[in-house]
Amino acid sequence: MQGTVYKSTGSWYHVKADNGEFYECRIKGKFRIQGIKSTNPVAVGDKVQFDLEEGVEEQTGVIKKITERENYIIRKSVNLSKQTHIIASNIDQVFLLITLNNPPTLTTFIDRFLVTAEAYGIKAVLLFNKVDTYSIEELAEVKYLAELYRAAGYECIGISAKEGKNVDKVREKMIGKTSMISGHSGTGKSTLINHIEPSLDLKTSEISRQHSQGQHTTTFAEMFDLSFDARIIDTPGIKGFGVVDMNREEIRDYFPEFFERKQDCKFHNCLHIEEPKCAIKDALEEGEIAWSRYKSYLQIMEGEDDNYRVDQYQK
Ligand SMILES: Nc1nc2c(ncn2[C@@H]2O[C@H](COP(=O)(O)OP(=O)(O)OP(=O)(O)O)[C@@H](O)[C@H]2O)c(=O)[nH]1
Ligand SMILES: [Mg+2]
Ligand SMILES: [Zn+2]
Repeated sequence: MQGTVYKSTGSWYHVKADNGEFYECRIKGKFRIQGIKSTNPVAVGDKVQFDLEEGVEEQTGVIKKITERENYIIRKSVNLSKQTHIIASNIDQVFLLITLNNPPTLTTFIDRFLVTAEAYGIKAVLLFNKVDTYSIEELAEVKYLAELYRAAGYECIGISAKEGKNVDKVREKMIGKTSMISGHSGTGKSTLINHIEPSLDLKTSEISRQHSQGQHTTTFAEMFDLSFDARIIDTPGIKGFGVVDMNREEIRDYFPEFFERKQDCKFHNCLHIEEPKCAIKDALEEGEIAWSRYKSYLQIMEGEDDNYRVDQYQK
């Protein structure tokens, strides 16, 4: 049978077969996919072939093949830096939830996330959440950040997942697509999904409570069918975001505002660091490219890890 993985809890995979039925499936023995060393061989969004077998109480399945992924979002695990984890596959777009505080989302994290989305060819939309809680100064900061990322080529929307502000705009973008929702723990991913589809009634919780338990509220990625021809993937909060295995030469092209100016650099293979007559450094001086973006670029080029920064805020 054929189906799509809707949830994975480690050893079991919740698979929706093409006939609409859900089956609990597992994998047998070693299951290696071409060249990807990940902690999870099968990810949410994977299209799989499976055989049914008689379980003790109900029919279960054994996954025998994964159809080649159109794309996937992968990250380095925070603690096991050699290990990678596929967050989800076969997605049309990703919404990154950003909050200024409670919890803070740093631009280094946003930039690493966007580089990964670019590398895998997935459209990213930035959602600045919790606008109902911000002071005038904080709203000005949201506006500043939104302008910064719009100038880099990204769509940005200020929303309140709790009160519903601009959620209709997000919903509109989801029609006919599979969307992944990502961001730090406590930024409101599950709250947003609940506002779009109240019947799902996903668990959400105050940040202080999550931290005292040392646990995220959402613990496994899970896909849901919405009532309006859309699929949505709720994911557990991510902390640091290690960029996975990229050549130094390809990273520059994952900054859209660098990419669109690079033909004006003197050297066609300009890395925009030491080279003279560099259009990216000129644009930086002119204030057309944000310093924070350029700094993130240098950090990623140097292979620095993002974790130590984010861990200051997120234990
Ligand atoms: N005031 C306000 N609070 C919000 C908003 N969105 C989410 N919250 C609150 O923020 C807290 C965390 O929300 P969740 O939806 O559980 O966050 P999450 O991103 O799913 O967190 P994890 O599952 O741990 O990754 C909850 O107390 C929500 O009520 C918002 O727009 N405004
Ligand atoms: Mg959640
Ligand atoms: Zn250059």
